[in-house]
Amino acid sequence: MKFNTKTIHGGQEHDPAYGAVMPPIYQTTTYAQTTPGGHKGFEYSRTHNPTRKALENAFASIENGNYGLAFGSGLAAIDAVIKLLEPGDEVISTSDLYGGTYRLFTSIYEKFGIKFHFIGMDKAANIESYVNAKTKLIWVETPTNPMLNIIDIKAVSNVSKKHNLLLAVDNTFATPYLQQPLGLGADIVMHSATKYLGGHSDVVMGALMVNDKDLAAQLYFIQNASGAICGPQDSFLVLRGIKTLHIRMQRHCENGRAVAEFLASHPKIEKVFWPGFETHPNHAIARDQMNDFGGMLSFTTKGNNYEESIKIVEKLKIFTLAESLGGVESLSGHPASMTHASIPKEEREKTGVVDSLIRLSVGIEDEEDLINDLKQALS
Ligand code: P1T
Repeated sequence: MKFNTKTIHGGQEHDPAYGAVMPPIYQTTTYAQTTPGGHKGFEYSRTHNPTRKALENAFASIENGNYGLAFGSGLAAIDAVIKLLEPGDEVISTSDLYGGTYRLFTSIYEKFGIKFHFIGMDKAANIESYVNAKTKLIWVETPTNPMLNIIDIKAVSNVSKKHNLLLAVDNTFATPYLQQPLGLGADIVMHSATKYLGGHSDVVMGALMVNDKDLAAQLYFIQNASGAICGPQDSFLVLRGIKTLHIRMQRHCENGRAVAEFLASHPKIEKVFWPGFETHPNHAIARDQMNDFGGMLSFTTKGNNYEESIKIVEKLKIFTLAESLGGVESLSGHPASMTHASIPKEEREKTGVVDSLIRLSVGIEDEEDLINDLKQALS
């Protein structure tokens, strides 16, 4: 089955009770048993729920994985991955990543004795100097949030395989429409399904996809034992969202390109961070690794003026100033004061998150309307 068909049919079967084409929302906590243990595969909805199961099958299918797991948020999914580790273990992570992921790693897990190294992964060889006997996991976000750096997943997986480490890839910005990390050597794919997979800014959810049976069993154990699951209504909504992922992504990519090119030609703009430009430092990897360049981009204005950037995001009308990304509607954000405020100023400026940086999640509205909105806000 090809990707565009998988988004609609992958891992799905019609409901056995009445043949419903969409899985019913099984709004139930528990399931009748005829005798202790005599049930139809479902006992309690923290452990299993038929609507969540249908979604988890879809998750596995679109990432070409054998197993999918759904969580109550993207961070809950990341949390489950870190729970595979033990005190004393070390993690090597990209330095430019979502602020909430950084906060989870440093404010929660460092105090349980897990050590995190945040490094640039432009060159996979850089990683090896941080590997020691305690290293267990490499955490990669690509494209990175909000700088749109691209990490070569295959090159990083050569390092993880050589040293017998787990490689997890946060595929939120790309989605499986653009890249499928399991096929490039990753062990775990993670999504904030809140974004493109849900696609309509109405559900907070996380996803993990894996191939290995034992790894899947450990993660299912954590999912049930820690209990950070999502409910059946939300499962239904994300399953519905996935059915149009391919056509939404196609338009996100087209509009993303148009907006990136418009901004790059605007006299007030200093720099546009979008991997589709040949001048982007990781363009060659992006071209090899991704099917297109996505709908996310960031830019800085000349003079790096904090107040001016705030004025621009306030003036935008179609681009709503809001946290989050990946919905059908265009959003703008000011990472230094919003999504990445939990990263100390000194740390975030090292990765390029300066005061004038504005991030855009380019939606699927009319391209001309989006460009006119940016024109008026920059005027
Ligand atoms: O918000 P949540 O569903 O828990 O997902 C966290 C997360 C993980 N990884 C990436 C790459 C993300 O972008 C996010 C969430 N990001 C935002 C809310 C944001 O505006 O960047």
